[in-house]
Amino acid sequence: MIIGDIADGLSRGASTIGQTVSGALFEPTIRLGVTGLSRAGKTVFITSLVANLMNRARMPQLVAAADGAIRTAYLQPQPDDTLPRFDYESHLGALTGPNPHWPDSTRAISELRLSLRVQPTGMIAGLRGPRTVHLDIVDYPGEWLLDLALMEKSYGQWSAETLARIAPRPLAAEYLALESATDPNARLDEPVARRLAAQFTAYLTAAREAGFSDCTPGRFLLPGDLAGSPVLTFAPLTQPDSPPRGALWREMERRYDAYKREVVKPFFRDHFSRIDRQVVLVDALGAIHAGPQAVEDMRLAMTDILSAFRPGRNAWLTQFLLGKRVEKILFAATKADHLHHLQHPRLTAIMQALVGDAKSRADFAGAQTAAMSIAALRATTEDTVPHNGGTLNVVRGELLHSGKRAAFYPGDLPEDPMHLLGPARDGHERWLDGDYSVMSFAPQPLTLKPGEGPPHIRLDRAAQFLIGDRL
Ligand SMILES: Nc1nc2c(ncn2[C@@H]2O[C@H](COP(=O)(O)OP(=O)(O)OP(=O)(O)O)[C@@H](O)[C@H]2O)c(=O)[nH]1
Ligand SMILES: [Mg+2]
Repeated sequence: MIIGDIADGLSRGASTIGQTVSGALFEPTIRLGVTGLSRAGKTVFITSLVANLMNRARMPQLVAAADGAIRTAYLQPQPDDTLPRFDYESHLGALTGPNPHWPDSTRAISELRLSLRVQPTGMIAGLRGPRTVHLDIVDYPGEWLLDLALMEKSYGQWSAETLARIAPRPLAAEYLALESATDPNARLDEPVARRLAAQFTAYLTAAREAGFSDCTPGRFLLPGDLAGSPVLTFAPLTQPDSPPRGALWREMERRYDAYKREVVKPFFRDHFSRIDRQVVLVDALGAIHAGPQAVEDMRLAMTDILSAFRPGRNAWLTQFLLGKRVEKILFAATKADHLHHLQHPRLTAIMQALVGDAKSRADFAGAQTAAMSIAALRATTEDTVPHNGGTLNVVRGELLHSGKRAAFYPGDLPEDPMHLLGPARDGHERWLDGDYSVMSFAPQPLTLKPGEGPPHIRLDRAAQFLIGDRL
């Protein structure tokens, strides 16, 4: 272990302890991490959760809302001055304004503090006065968790593994051609390095769009203000036997190490290590629609993501956590409003199986876990229509691109999740017995009654699992 790492770990620990002690003495704080791969539904989830905690008529399964223990909920300045604030007002305006639309992609970390004034009810009601519980919600890209795997790999290992994994993918053909035409022993030439990085990024972007999940390094897709900097100007290369000083390979190795040190490590040290409760959002329907390879790839990505929650396995991460761990993890399949509710148990079963490996790891680390199918913002209504002499359970909504209203039947998910995950593991190109489609629906214009938040599916159950015990 490097000395600098130990010192960092200690000072981090000291400030964490300071915060929890003062927090416990005065006002309890729950730090809720919300993550998921890009487009999983993080922004919509946080916006709708906060709106529904402020206006609780649609939250019957959140006990503290149903029994009236939550008196008020209001936004406050967040505790971290250097993190961007989650732009709740704009996102809510997009979703619930007169011309509803989905919020823009966010792609970076942000934070929001919601404070809840809670008065205990029942037997202890008279004994305890009201107290304030702060809910600090931190939105961060799931891709950043995938980067944890890089911490234990050298540039040579990472390159070899990445090149082997992408070799069979037609999407990677251009990058692979460029890579094999490049001499890693040649002296570093910046335009060559940039071309490699740009081509590799183009591959990652295409892979992400095709539904693949293993698109690391995470910041290549979400560069923010690091765009164009040397820490993002590297790419996997075949390792030469003994690359000379100043060679392209050596410089790429140096940049890869800088990426780990300057980008990955600060995120885990400053943000990840402070999370108490975590929700991992998964667009399982999107992956099913994209096909078996996307499902298998998502399963592998989930396993990697979840290894971050089993710190015992990772000495590097353990030093930042100092025994602290995430207490609860919810795996939520999002956008369940694409399915009639009769199919929700099947989606949940798929979700459970998808994170099966990952889930047992998290259980092992002592965190309590659950899987659910949810829709943070319900954009459809259910209907049953006649079909071929029988009936079909459909959802109706307004199609995102044409603006037309349509009834939609996405296909029957199998009762046994292995009917999907089996062919996915076996590397099938397409589903054998069915086709699953997803349509994009636009959010519907809302007329909310006083006290009502936006319509959702099981957001109240998700909230009960994540924070109910602390209210
Ligand atoms: N029907 C439906 N669609 C949803 C729901 N939540 C998210 N979506 C769709 O998924 C898209 C992505 O949702 P976001 O909340 O922006 O996802 P994100 O994870 O924040 O995405 P990035 O910021 O790009 O990482 C939206 O634009 C919607 O099309 C939902 O509850 N119901
Ligand atoms: Mg977002």
